[in-house]
Amino acid sequence: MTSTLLTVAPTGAETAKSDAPALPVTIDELVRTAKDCEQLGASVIHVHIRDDDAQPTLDLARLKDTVGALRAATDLIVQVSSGGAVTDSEEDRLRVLESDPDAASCSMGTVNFGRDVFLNRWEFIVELHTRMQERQVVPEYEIFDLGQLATLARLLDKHDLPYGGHVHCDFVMGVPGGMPGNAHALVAAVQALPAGSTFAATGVGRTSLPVMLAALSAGGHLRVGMEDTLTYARGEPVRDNAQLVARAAGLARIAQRPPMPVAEARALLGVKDRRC
Ligand code: KMH
Ligand code: ZN
Repeated sequence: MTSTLLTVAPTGAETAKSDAPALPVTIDELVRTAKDCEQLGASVIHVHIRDDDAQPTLDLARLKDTVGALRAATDLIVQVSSGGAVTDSEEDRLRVLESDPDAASCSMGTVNFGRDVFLNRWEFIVELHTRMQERQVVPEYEIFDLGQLATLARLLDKHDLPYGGHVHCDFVMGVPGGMPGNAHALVAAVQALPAGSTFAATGVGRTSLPVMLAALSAGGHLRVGMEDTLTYARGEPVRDNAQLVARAAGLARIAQRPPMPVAEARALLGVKDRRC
């Protein structure tokens, strides 16, 4: 029986703490969330951090402390966001790799992001991919739209496989400006994946459940969390990240693909063991 790799994306850069009080924004809140979600079956945590005013930041010292705290408290694969917020500079986004994470996101192209633009130039993508190879950090290729899979194919062709030797993508679906969050788009994306790669999917907002069900039925893995989803059901705000992980783990079990143990996830992705 194959299993399902569950990633929790607990915070993101877009939601205000005042709009979602359960959003983990301090290191303590992140660690508590990570422990709860690990217990429920998550094996990867996708990390965005906030400053003392709960605003998104890429402050390196704070990020290092966060990575260290998560590593000390859990066995989760610590994946830092190199996407940050749409306002972050390329220089700051590259610097996150200096926090010594196990993994980092690596977005495969520019996309309209609601009223904003999430900018990912080809040269920046190459720089990020190359620095991850040098630092032995496993990338997760973030795919917001179908054409970004063509960029991924070109990247691998011209700049080789990532550290760890395995290609793993995350389809971030339903972003206003990107591919829609439905089964048709998911199947099209799966068909355009590089041979031998694996994928997870997450549906933003109300596309969360359709994308989760489609991903499970297509043999994919799952990302859930308050970065992407703030409403559990119509008119019902998400209680916390654990609630979303518990639902994903339950659906994965129903699909006969239970949550993947962390050790198996580390082996699948080729993560270097940085735990002491
Ligand atoms: N916050 C978005 C603009 C990533 O983490 O790599 C980008 C994002 C992707 O969340
Ligand atoms: Zn993110």
